[in-house]
Amino acid sequence: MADKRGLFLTLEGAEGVGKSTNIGFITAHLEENGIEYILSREPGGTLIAEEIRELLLAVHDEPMSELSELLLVFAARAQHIEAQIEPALAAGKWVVCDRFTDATFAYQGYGRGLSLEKIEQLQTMVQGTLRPDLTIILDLDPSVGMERASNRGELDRIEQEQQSFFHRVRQGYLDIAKAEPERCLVIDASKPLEQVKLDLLKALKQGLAKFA
Ligand code: Z5A
Repeated sequence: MADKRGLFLTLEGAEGVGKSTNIGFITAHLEENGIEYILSREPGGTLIAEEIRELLLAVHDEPMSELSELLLVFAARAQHIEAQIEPALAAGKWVVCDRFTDATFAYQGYGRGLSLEKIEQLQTMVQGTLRPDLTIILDLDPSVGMERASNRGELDRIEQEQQSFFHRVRQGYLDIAKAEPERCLVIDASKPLEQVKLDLLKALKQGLAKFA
């Protein structure tokens, strides 16, 4: 085990906000500063968790129950934490993750309307005390996000939801950020990419200063 545990950074936001694009700016910053890290994503991050991801995103003839969806998200997370996240943090590496449990509160909680208390119970069962140290939330009007995302081709099962679903997801993220301002930094993702990058790096440096 390392002398100092690594930090756990997560990037969040609704569809097409630019997470995949912007996560590279975060890892480039860590590399410039000689910080050892692993990059991962949810759902996914390990062989088994990636298989669960496929099951979650594929369009099936049979509708997936909301409870199945919630439990599958946490099943993938349990695997991801045990096989990837905890060992990396314990070895002193930082973990940069594209989505984590805030996505469950936003999508399954606010989006689907599942009980936030039940999600909290699962969070405690699966994660114990593990929480991200810093979370960057990219915020964007869902209609712009869906337009950006749809340029990439076929929509997956969750992307096929109605606009109203993504408005609730966005509100979920904004509520989480309001409730936990120390951990969550919100970036306006509607600006041109160069500006989003500058804002993100500024927020990242400010957010990390308290861990120095
Ligand atoms: N999910 C869930 O329901 N519950 C959970 O607990 C978890 C997840 C963990 C997969 O996530 C799904 O899982 C997701 C939530 C659900 N819902 N769906 N579907 P994902 O993160 O893999 O998939 P995603 O949300 O669909 O991400 P994405 O579509 O890949 O979007 P993105 O990474 O945020 O966007 P991007 O690919 O970086 O950018 C999209 C396009 O916009 C691209 O062409 C960029 O060049 C462009 N872009 C980016 N930034 C800009 C700016 N600033 N200006 C103009 N254009 C831009």
